[in-house]
Amino acid sequence: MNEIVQDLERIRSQFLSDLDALQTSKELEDLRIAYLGKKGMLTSVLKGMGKLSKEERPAVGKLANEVRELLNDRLDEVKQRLLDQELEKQLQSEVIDVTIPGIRPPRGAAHPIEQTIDLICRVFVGMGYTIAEGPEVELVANNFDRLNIPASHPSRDEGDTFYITDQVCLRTQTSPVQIRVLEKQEPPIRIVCPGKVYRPDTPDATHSPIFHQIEGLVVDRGVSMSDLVGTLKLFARELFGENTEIRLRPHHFPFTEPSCEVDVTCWKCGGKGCSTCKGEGFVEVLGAGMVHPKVLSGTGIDPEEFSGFAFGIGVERTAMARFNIDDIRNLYENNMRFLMQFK
Ligand code: 2U9
Repeated sequence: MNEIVQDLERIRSQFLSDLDALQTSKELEDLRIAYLGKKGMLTSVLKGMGKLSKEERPAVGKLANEVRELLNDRLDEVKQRLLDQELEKQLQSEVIDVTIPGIRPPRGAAHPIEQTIDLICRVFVGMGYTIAEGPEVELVANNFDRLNIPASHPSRDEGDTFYITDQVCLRTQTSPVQIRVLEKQEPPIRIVCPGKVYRPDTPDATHSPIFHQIEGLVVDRGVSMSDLVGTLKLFARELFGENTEIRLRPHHFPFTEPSCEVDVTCWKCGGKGCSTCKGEGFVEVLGAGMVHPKVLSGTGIDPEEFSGFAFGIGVERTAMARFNIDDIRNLYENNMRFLMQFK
């Protein structure tokens, strides 16, 4: 038999057994090159066709074409099957279970100081007050002089105020914010001023060199002490419950005259006397008074025409009472186990 025919038959049977052994589409591509590539087995045989006689050529040519078509057809067919298998395998290995519950990030909460500021401001905003803020680095004039605090006052000592220069300090109260508003705005004025204040104290269970205050100020024609009492009674009842009573004790502040300290019915025992109120039935919560005429006139407001009341609340003290916190330092240590109790 013709040598080329023998080669073609050998190639066909060799190809078919090679094809059976295929595992991947990469191996299939290698196989295609081995048989049909430029230097492939079939290609080499076909190159030898030129040597054939005229008589042999049609039959051998026909066989050669059949073998080439068989190779091409079977390669295409197996290629498709292998690609399908590989895709299926990949899809299975990359399967995602979209029903698995996600990982929730832990939910935070407002700091107890922020919660307390929010609560107190909300009560006054409900009464028509607006919130005013100002700088924490203040003129000594606004922090002391214009509040009628004399040069000899002990709170002005270097041991009680952080001075930046002779004329600039860290505010020791939020009152300078009210001075700034009085100076700019015509009465009627109804504001609450929350914010940080600074005093050089060594930290202990009840002291911190930075703490928070909320001060309130109302200035209008005909504002009297009874307006102050009515306002503080309403405030105390909103914050500590509707059966709360308030009690005023005379006091002295340079910026108010008359001045008082204000106690409310103990929210723990309802007035019977307990450890929270030390048997008093009342707890001191704020200071207040009628704005001193000198403070009004110093900001260009005529004390003959206008009068006003002011009050101040310590935020940390209120937060510690509300949340039963016994050491102020807990509020500044950013201990998550402590803070998460107040979500
Ligand atoms: C102006 C006029 C008057 C603000 C006032 C108090 C009474 C007061 C303390 C309470 C707790 C400070 O944080 S605390 O220790 N404050 O008792 N503050 S009257 O009076 C003002 C303020 C501004 C122009």
